[in-house]
Amino acid sequence: MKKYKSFIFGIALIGINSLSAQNPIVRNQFSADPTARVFNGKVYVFPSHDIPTPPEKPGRKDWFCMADYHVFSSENLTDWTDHGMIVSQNKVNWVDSTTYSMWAPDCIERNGKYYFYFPANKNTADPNGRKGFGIGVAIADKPEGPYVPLPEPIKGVNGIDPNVFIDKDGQAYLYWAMGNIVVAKLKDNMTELASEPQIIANLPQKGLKEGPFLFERNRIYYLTIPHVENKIERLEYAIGNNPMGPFKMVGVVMDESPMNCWTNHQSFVQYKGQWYLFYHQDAYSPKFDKNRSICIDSLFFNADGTIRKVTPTLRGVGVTKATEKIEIDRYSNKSETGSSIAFLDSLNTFYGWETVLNSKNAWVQYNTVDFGKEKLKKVQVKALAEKGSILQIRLDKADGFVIAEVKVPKGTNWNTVEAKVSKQQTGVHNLVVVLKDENIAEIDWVKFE
Ligand code: FUB
Repeated sequence: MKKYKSFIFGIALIGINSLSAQNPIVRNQFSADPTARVFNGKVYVFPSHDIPTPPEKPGRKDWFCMADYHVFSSENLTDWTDHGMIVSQNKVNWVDSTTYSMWAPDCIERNGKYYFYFPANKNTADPNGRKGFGIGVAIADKPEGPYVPLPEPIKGVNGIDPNVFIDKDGQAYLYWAMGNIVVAKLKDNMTELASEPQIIANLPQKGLKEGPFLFERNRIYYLTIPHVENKIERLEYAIGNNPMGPFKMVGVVMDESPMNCWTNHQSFVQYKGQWYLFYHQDAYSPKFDKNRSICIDSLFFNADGTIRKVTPTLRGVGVTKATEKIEIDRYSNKSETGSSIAFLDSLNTFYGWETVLNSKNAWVQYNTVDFGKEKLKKVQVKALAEKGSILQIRLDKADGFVIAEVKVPKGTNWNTVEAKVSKQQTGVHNLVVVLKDENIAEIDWVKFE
């Protein structure tokens, strides 16, 4: 089990062990297509695992490239543990391991066993002469594995993006995508179909549909899908009163990516009373949207059961402790002018971002910081200001109470500067950093002691 200390292609990723639930939530590798599940009081996320295309991969270099799966878990949606690799293309009999095609997975629990469903390209043609994508199952006694893959994919299924739903009466359903969204009942063994696959009707006819995720709330079955209504995918949903439909399209859960990521892929989970939407963006790879990263935002329903549209945030969910490094570039709000973010190192984006304030009174706000019960005496800020600058740390809002003023010395190197905190602060507050003068300041993080 590792807590985000790993190597990617031989590069040690230093300084990314601080894990607040800002977006993206996985910060040392690419991750996509997140299926979140609550097992044993924790949230487990089963994403797919994008990697940059290795030179030995035949075919398109500018396409999805996925060789294996990891699973992540959290009790507070703030600290995530990577349990490591659970299934690899090299260890599944029926998978063509030259294709790097381990696309969007799902996992579900039944009678104490965990069933992990994953698509991949088959290495042999089926009796109908079809190679293409099959959907396999790997089974474990614990959500984090070890998972044992079955030697054959599920018979009668050709497609991608498996999703499994078990209804209150115990009937399990498998959904997948193959141009259309398809559903079939599963036998109790969870590894064989119990009914003929049937195409779900009344979904949009034009534009790609994929990534089905079905959940139930207050006797309404929500079938959610990424769909290309315009140029790239957006998350849409339909409702019905039976897991096999008919469904009626209702609306959009999340608009097209503001980062222009062509795909999106969703799951919905209720945890400790709050609903969350898991999805992906291309935050660490804005120039190549096949290297994606998973995110979480809170989700709310209207009284009539319709879903309120979710706007993707950088801040994500959860509470950040004041005594941790607060990455204010994952801001909740910022001044209209004079405030922006940039990669710390554009050659290794996993180092994260910095905030740049470049005009007098420009500010950035980071919400929901827990100052605890005892007075914190000092604030530390890692910052760089070529001409030197003064930063004000304010509470709650841009013109809120100033709790510290930090002088960033002149220079071209990063400094960790300290200042006294002037007033007793306890409890949860929003944190605002304001540039007092006109000299550009770059800020990496803020931390209290
Ligand atoms: O990750 C590869 C494919 O991109 C998934 O299977 C689709 O849902 C889309 O996210």
